[in-house]
Amino acid sequence: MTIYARAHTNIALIKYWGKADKQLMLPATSSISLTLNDFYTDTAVTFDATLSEDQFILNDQPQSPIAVSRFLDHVRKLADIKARARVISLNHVPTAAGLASSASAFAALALAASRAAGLNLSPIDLSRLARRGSGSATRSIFGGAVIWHRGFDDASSFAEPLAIQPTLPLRMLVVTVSDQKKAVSSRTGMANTAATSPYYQAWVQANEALISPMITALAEDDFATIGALTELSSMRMHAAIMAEEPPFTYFLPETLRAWQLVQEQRRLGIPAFVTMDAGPNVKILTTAPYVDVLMTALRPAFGDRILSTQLGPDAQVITKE
Ligand code: 2P0
Repeated sequence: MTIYARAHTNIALIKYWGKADKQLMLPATSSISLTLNDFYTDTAVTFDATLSEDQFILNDQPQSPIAVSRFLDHVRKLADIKARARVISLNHVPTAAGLASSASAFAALALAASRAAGLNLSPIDLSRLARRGSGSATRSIFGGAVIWHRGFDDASSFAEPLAIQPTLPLRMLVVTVSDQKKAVSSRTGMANTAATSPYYQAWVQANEALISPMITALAEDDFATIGALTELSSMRMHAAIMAEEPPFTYFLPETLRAWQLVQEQRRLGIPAFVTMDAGPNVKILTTAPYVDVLMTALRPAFGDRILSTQLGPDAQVITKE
């Protein structure tokens, strides 16, 4: 039987950057993210006893199945099956936006593969399974605002939804500074920071300290605090990265330009805050009434390279039209 699933990307407000256990994919800190409505991955999985190896097709192109296979091994172990699988994925993440898709990809794969293997995992157990594929995928099992508890073993490192006020119309703007493939992958990047940045331990401690205030700010509808904590977590992560040996940064000149423009808007009273991931693109956290004014402020510099999205739903099984 073929199962189709859809999962949405997420952007971390409180970042995940560094692992406590590479084997179990346990993070050094907890993290908090927003799941985005407009960017998602659809994946179909069929276990087929006649296949001699796993197959993986992404956006109609056959891919090396190594990472997918390694992930499916976890599913086969849980379900106690041996069959290989056909995995067909479509990324609905605008390629030009340079957004990472491993979060939505492994969340969709976790849901489709576990169901296709006959498992009916709880959402929390699904998030633990998705974690084995990519850390950020742990959070993409849930919609809205999500926390990934770092935990201390396989059972305790999972994601769950966070209470937010439904009246808080959060929006994320994605400014595409560059659509080039990222210079250093997240996985390698965070390992480099942990191994060579003297600020890594400080980053871990300072970031974990932002978790509890962010939970409170989200629950209390306190956008000024949500935004300030978001910018802090991101820039502290990038500061730890810059202090690597040899020094490195994901920033490009236009990254700083976008950040400055947002700061200018903030001085004018517009609630908007910047966050960045393992690349030069800038994501702007704001609320619905301010999307248009921010778009207008950024358009002279970035033209149509700005997308806006609201929060997205849980990962779900879909019926194919
Ligand atoms: C995050 N990022 O919290 C962090 C902040 C980017 C910067 O994409 O090695 O792709 O597969 O666990 O999940 C996290 O990197 O890395 C990530 P792996 P992942 O969203």
